[in-house]
Amino acid sequence: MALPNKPLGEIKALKDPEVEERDVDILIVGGGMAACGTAFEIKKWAKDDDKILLVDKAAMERSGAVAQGLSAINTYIGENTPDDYVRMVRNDLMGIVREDLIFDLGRHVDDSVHLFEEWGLPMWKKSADDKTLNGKKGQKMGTLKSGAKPVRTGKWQIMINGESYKRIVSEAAKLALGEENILERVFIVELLNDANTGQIAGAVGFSVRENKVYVIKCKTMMVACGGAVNIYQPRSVGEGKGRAWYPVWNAGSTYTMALRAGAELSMMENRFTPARFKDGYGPVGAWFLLFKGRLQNALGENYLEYDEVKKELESYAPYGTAAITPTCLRNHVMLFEMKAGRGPIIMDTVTALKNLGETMDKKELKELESEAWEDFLDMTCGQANLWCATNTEPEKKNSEIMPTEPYLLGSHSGCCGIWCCGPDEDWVPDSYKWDYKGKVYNRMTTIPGLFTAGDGVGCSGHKFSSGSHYEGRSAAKQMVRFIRNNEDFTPTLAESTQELVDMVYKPVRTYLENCEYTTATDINPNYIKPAGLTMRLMKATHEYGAGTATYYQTNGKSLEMIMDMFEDMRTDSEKLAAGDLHELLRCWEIYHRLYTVEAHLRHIQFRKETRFPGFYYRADFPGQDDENWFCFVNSTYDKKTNTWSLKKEPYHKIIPDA
Ligand code: SFD
Ligand code: AMP
Repeated sequence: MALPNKPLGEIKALKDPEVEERDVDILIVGGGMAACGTAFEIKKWAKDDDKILLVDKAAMERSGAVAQGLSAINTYIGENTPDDYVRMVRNDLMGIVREDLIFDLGRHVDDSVHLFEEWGLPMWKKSADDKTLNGKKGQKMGTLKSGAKPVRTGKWQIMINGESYKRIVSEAAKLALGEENILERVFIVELLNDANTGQIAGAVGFSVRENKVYVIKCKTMMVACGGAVNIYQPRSVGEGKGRAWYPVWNAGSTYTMALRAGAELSMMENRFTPARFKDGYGPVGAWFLLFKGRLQNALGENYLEYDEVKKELESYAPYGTAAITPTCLRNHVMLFEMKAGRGPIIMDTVTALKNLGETMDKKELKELESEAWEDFLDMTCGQANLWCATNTEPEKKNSEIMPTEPYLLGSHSGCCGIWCCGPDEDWVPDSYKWDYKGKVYNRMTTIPGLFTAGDGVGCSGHKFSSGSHYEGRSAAKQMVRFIRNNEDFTPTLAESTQELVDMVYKPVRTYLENCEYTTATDINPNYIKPAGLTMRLMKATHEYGAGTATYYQTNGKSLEMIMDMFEDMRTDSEKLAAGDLHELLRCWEIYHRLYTVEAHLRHIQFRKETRFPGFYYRADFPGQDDENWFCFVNSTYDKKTNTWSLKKEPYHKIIPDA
């Protein structure tokens, strides 16, 4: 349950925190879309006396990527088929995806969308004469489940009035699980393996509202802490710093905690470098798909018509020549223009709204203009602020579009994450599923008992908010199966409670022991503050790890150099210092970011081709090399020896081309 808002000012960190030990059957780490799905579903399958606990670093009603709301649900299958959904995802991610996981999601995801509507999320509908009905007017058409027609933007996306999306979804999760089974504002630092079997056995974390460490034992766990943000120098600087597209508070905890627990990661080389409205990070989907906006270069030309651009796309056939150009290639041709000196790239909002308005009366036109604002007010209100601040009325003034800094995620248009078991069905290839004591568990990682969903599941992007929720629900059933099939398991932690407390509070002790040495507490030869390490990490990835500094290019030598920098940063991270509880949070966040982005760049170092041009480039291995690299790249990390192992993993085509 959430503690009340703290009084003004930071809460000073004390040397010796209170310790609370918990022993539960099922632990859900995270409180976002996926975790809310698990929380909503799990009691349906669990026994009444199964103990369940959900731990979120923030307050669930506004935590995670959907905090500000969303204006579209990007995965609603509706009249389409799951096979076609697999084809779309496969094409967008340049061929190498887990079709079992994607198909499995595609056949069930709509059920979550129907639940959202039942819980009160307004969806836009089409009227009988094909007009768009927004908000309450849309509700009058009945529900999607009862056959009402959604307002499709693209083939897969539907429009919603989604400012309160996360509140609605978390309310259902809380009601189902019970507030007493939820800890909010508790940051999980590390997952703990069983001392005897190595399976998942618990987690340790701390409160950001009181000096308290939680040591939690469990028999199975969902880790769903979203993707990774602020691992690269953002384009926003100075007064705008802190703006990012994906949620700034998702720090790669999913990937770092899983990899440190020994779980195998997959496709960590994949990233999402979204093209966004410059500086405000406003998403572009509605503008491309609903408002039919077109991009132009500095010459006011549609560069997609240029022969050289067409040729560039053809060189990435069959993806580049598909009906919908993959997201990375859309960036690639944008960068192609910018490098040729024909940037900046402009979204022609003026013509788009003018064209749409041609068949509209005055009232309808006004509504269209409000929809254009609502798109941002519902999910990225900073972009609407920026439009106001720069006197931008989209019907009168165009806006610039720009590829942002890279993000790591597995649920949006990227597919990095954890290597997970697929469904236990005949058509699923053997290398995509494994058993634990003779039983196969869908979405279980390679660590027995550890499950993931949403951004955590690798190789299956384009699930978005709805798919993440569904995936969390589906894993819930498997988690209960896991504890039922392993009733004799009693978790035994390898570390003592004191060792765990000492680890979590080490930055506090470092600070308290040394802070009086200097007058300015941020500057001290005996420690490093998390803000300093964050800037150092971002500078390194920006310059050597294919950040915006180099137009997303890197090469073998740069990667070799940054690996040394990571090692130094890891050594220095032992000296992180925290004077208050938020600073302690920042310490552990930067620690999680460090491992996550190292995993990312180790994969890029291993994969000697440029599989995702527009997201990143191996300048020393340009172009795709299907002969050698049409496969997944998987990795593991051994925290005892600080060693990484990478390998190729075969891809299987399950769904034939149309
Ligand atoms: O416009 C810890 N997304 C979109 N999805 C859509 O369906 N439609 C859209 O319109 C989408 N767009 C969009 C989207 C996201 C954002 C930020 C914008 C626009 C501006 C994507 C979805 O939001 C995304 O796919 C899902 O939210 C992913 O779900 P999940 O559960 O994998 O992640 P989460 O929701 O971010 O939740 C993470 C949770 O973990 C907590 N957490 N808790 C404890 N300990 C730790 N160490 C923790 N670390 C993190 C977080 O607090 C949170 O609860 S558009 O661009 O296309
Ligand atoms: P975005 O706003 O970029 O996050 O995109 C939202 C949705 O629209 C996602 O499903 C994207 O794949 C899709 N999308 C965005 N831009 C385009 C485009 N130019 N063509 C086709 N689909 C797009």
